[in-house]
Amino acid sequence: MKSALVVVDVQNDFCDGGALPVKGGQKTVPVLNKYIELFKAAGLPVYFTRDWHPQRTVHFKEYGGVWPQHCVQGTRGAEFHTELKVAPDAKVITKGDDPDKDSYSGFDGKDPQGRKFAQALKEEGVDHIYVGGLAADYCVKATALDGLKGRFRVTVLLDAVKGVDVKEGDSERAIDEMIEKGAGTTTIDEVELV
Ligand code: VGL
Ligand code: ZN
Repeated sequence: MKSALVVVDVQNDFCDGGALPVKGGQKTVPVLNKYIELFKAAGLPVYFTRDWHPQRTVHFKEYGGVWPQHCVQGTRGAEFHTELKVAPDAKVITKGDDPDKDSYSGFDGKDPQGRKFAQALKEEGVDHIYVGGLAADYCVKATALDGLKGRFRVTVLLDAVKGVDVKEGDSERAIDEMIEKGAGTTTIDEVELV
């Protein structure tokens, strides 16, 4: 069995200047690029999740949800940050495309072949995921907790996540909860791929 890197929702709309900016969200990009290099050099898979909403979805305020429009399919806001090292053959996991569901977890997503993310990981022989990206208190948290529920080992990349912090301290509480439920943590200077 092996490890994989999961880069969660590093899209323009979640970075400064975007429609639902995580303050300093783009600051995760150079660190994530280092992790990407590290995993690639070790021959380990790298997955990129993306929030990929239709114009009309219960996720948006206008239709009963809590969020302003963001990451609408095909828009610039939905594209990965330009500096993020997404290879042309990258493994992209798409989520949030069901207009009737408010989903956050990468595990609600599917790969281009239509495989659920957990299935794609299993078929690749992955039993340990390293999770970074945006936002710490929403999609990163949901992805990490679902990973644990699905019996994956989960390590959170403390130096490569940032949160929305609708309430002050949300990101810290999210990280505490992930740890409490069984996640490990690491940083780029300490990471050992196991
Ligand atoms: C996210 C809020 C709404 C996220 C997605 O990627 O964390 N947060 N949609
Ligand atoms: Zn969303």
